[in-house]
Amino acid sequence: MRKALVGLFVVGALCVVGGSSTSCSGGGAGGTGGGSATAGGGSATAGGSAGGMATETADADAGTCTAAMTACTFVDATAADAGRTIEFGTTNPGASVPECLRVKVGQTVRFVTGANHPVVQTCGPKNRKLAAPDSATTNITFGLAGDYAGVCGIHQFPTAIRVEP
Ligand SMILES: [Cu+2]
Repeated sequence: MRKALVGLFVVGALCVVGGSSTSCSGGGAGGTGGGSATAGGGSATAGGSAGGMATETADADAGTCTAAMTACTFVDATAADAGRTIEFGTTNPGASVPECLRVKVGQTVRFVTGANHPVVQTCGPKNRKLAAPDSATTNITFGLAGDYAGVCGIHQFPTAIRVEP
């Protein structure tokens, strides 16, 4: 819950979408960060031109997913009324069901995890985004396009989320 609150705060600080324009302050907010100020400014510009859809910025040290890490069939859950729940070690105690889900920026994926099946991220544009404790229901809203992959921290079975712009 604490992480979710922090995430919302960051989202609010980056862009304000108005009726006819999008105001982004990512560059200014990143001013004290030296190198990251440049990255923040660039992302803010990209978000504005895309209609303000990108609400997060990538972590410079985040691990990029390779094709091998996301070698799975992504279930299309991009439709507004699509279900976006992943049963992680529950309906099948040794797997993520579905294993891979495709969503759009701004959509929320609900992870329902079984006992001893925590979700641990292995790669993705933002660190520790794809993470959930075991025996819990965790909603994760993806504000940045890109591929995320993770595993059960105990049994290593995989899961992945592809976030489209
Ligand atoms: Cu497990």
